[in-house]
Amino acid sequence: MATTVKVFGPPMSTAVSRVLVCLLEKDVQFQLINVSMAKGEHKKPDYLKIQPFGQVPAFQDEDISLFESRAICRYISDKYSKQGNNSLFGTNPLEKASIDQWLEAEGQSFHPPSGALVFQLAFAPRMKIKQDENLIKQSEAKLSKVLDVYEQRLGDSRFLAGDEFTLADLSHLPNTQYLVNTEKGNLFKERKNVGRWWDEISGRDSWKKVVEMQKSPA
Ligand SMILES: N[C@@H](CCC(=O)N[C@@H](CS)C(=O)NCC(=O)O)C(=O)O
Repeated sequence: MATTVKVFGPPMSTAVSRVLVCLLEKDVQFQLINVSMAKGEHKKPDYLKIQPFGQVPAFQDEDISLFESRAICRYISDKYSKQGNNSLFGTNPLEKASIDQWLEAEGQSFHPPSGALVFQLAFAPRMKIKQDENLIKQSEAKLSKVLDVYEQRLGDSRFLAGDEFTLADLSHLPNTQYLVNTEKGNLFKERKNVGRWWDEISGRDSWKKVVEMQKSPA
């Protein structure tokens, strides 16, 4: 019998949507349990038992609980290796190392400036928080340098870790989706190879489903 895993958190969260797109790629059945951040449910004692930092997502599969979206994606790809997209986390140590390398690049180099821009440009206006123009400028300059490296890599390679769509590409979907719809979207669209890559990865059915889920009221 197929197991149903549980994901806790709203799909509009970038970290939650990373896990959702991974589950859809792997054809893993899941139950999405909303955690209202507006009501502070992610800071309540019961929730802190599964996510001690009080953030979303949290994840449960049978008797295990996990947090950290990228670690959850690695787990899903390994545990459900025989189903869905088999290339997501590679099939040998060298492929896995290349995927891990670009996943780290996403987490360590791409995420800090892009995450700051997502908050400033997409979330601050909705939350009626004043935007920090200095931070926007600095983050844009940092992200631009990271994307110059990506532009070069994607001139040589169809996807970041090689010829296949992997977790390395998948992990960039959440932040980029928000940014391409802001005035900073040209950071991606004006770079030929990055733009081609974005069109290809964001056109996947799995990601289109997540974007639809993000449109439904929480
Ligand atoms: N590195 C964590 C980051 C999780 C994270 O920052 N989640 C945000 C939403 S995208 C959150 O819960 N923010 C509320 C808070 O930090 O209090 C992951 O990838 O799971």
